[in-house]
Amino acid sequence: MDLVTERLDISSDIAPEQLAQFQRTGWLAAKGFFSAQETATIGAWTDQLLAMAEVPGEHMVYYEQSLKNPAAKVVQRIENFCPYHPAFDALVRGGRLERAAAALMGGEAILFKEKINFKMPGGAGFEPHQDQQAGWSVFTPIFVTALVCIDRATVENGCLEMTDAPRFAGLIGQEWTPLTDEEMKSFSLISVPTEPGDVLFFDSYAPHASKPNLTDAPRRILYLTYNLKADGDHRARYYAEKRANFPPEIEREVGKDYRFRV
Ligand SMILES: O=C(O)CCC(=O)C(=O)O
Ligand SMILES: [Fe+2]
Repeated sequence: MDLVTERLDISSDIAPEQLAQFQRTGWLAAKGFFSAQETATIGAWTDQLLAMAEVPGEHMVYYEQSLKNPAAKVVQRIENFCPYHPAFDALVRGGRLERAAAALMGGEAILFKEKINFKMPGGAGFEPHQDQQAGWSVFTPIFVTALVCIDRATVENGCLEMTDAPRFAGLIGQEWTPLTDEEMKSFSLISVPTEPGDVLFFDSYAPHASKPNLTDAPRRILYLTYNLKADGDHRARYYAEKRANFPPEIEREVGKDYRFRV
């Protein structure tokens, strides 16, 4: 066990070499973090979330127009589901993922937000960005996200693209806009395909992007974002503000324009 985790009495499944990689690049790949059986269970819970009736004020379902069939509206993502799915909640809060995030941050972790990006057939990609660009600095200076691969993510269905650059300690672009070519001229993005059960951990300054899913099957990924507990519990305020500024479709006012920014 390395000094940081020993001092804070945080044990996790993150090996010393993985911690070193995270410290060098701001991200790491934990292959096979979850077993095939655990991953199948996570997939089944994800199906349950998708089947759950939408209720204003509860879990948040967002849709997009399919790029393969513009007449079709598909689920883009579901957020804020822990309060409505106890089994998911137990996985996300107080389990192995939270402990790993704690080990990477060097202190106890608390959940900031949870979402599943479905990237259905025809689901759009994501422009290069740092997650911290989405106005997160009003909450805390840094977050760590665990990306849990549910369906195999490939170049064809829009797996994550991460950087080969040394870790960034701050914003390299503007808030609320994707990174420009100029801002990215010192590094390139590399595709990081993942298998079901793999987990990528990355901090909120690690640039990343992904392509659309032009295959015929969904590419579901679970994202759990944590911050240091010592920096406060911001989850309720984050979702209250998001609900007000960018509500799920069933809570939208007719005729009002809502735009996803980053
Ligand atoms: O799911 C993806 O392809 C990337 C998602 C992402 O970067 C985000 O939601 O911030
Ligand atoms: Fe992101």
